[in-house]
Amino acid sequence: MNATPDLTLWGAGTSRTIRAHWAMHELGLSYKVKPIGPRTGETKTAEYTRLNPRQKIPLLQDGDFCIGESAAIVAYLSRMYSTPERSLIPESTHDYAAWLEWCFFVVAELDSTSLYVMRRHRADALGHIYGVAPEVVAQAAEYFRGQLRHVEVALADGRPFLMGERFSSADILLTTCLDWAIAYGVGICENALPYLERIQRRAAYQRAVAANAPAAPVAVGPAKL
Ligand SMILES: N[C@@H](CCC(=O)N[C@@H](CS)C(=O)NCC(=O)O)C(=O)O
Repeated sequence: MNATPDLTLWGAGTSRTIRAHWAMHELGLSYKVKPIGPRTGETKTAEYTRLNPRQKIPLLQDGDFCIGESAAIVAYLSRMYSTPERSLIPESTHDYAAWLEWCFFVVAELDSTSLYVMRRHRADALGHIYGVAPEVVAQAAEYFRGQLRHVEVALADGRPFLMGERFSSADILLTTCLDWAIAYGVGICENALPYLERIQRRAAYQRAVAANAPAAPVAVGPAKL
């Protein structure tokens, strides 16, 4: 492995970008940040579009290698930069499969099918683009709560983290969705409350929150004198 990786993370200020910042901090990695924000025009520049034709954040550059999709970035960092002292990914085949199941579940069911649907259709979010749809928002919140039963049942045995005794990147993904749900006023399940408090006390989480703070708004016209 390269002793001093050349890492640049594009993106700040969203529930997806914090995942990558957080994995970096858990793994003790140094990295450069290009804190571009969504819907600022910064994802649509020629330079960024060359790197990511999807025009989305986050995006990670590791030397010449480039990877998008927040969960894929987190999985890549976990695989590439975990050490015996700081590991975000389980090793045994079955634990790895269970970790994958959690990651896909969080991204597909909690993020894409529930919270992002709410974001697209809330009047105070992206409803002006995708259509304001209160019934869709309410149903997506209900669906989220239903899917969270999987978390409630898993945490009922008192395990500190999704994978048991060891924190993993599946916890990064889940926590960002729990934070997002709370911000949207969607109640989270009972067992997730002490879980979330425990995770929010992690130094790496707190550093990631600071690192993910959105940059000052970009000027969109000539500077006013
Ligand atoms: N599935 C993607 C979603 C990425 C995504 O939608 N990012 C939003 C911000 S959270 C974005 O970049 N929007 C850019 C824009 O519309 O300008 C991931 O998890 O990385």
